[in-house]
Amino acid sequence: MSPGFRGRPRSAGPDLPPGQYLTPDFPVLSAGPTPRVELANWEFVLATEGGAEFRWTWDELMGLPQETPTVDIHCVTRWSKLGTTWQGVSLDTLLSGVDTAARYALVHSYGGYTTNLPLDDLRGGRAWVVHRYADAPLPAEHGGPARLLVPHLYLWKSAKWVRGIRLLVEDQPGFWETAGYHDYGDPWREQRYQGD
Ligand SMILES: Nc1nc2c(c(=O)[nH]1)N[C@H]1C(S)=C(S)[C@@H](COP(=O)(O)O)O[C@H]1N2
Ligand SMILES: [Mo]
Repeated sequence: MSPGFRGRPRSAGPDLPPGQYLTPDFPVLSAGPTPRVELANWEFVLATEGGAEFRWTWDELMGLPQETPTVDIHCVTRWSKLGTTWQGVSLDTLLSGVDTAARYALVHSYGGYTTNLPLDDLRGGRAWVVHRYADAPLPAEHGGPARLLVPHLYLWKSAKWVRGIRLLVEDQPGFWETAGYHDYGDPWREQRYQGD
């Protein structure tokens, strides 16, 4: 055993949050059927607490500055995947012209899924609407045409088939949060369920 070794009984290495294991696969976790969205009908809508709406068609999203984040992702069911590569538009870009005093966001998906997070967690280069994974169009089962990617929180916050985000003055729980999952979901603090 090397002199610097410190036991990490609950994770396999320094890059893994507590209680997580590494998988080379990309498991599919969906609470319902995969919705099919035609690109011609696709739109993304940001709605403020005051009722203002900012809309992007598919072509408009493609015309925005694109980023290629490489990030680690962590599912609450305990698998983690390191160094995943994506392409999409930063939420900083989408929020740049939006005047809001809201502190919370409720993310909506085609198909009806919802998830909530503080608006600040969508800022600071930490969240994207992504449409490519591993140098290919995002497969439908992983959320294509486009999904939210918020890798610093458990992956249930990364809504697949994202359709829009509603900015809220009061926090409002989404699908899994209503079912007992943690309101915030920081994998490094192991915030899996309410009360963690
Ligand atoms: N619209 C939608 N988004 C979703 C889900 C879902 O059921 N519907 N599942 C969440 C959960 S629990 C996880 S772990 C990840 C899984 O993403 P993946 O199927 O690409 O691995 O998507 C999240 N986003
Ligand atoms: Mo999950």
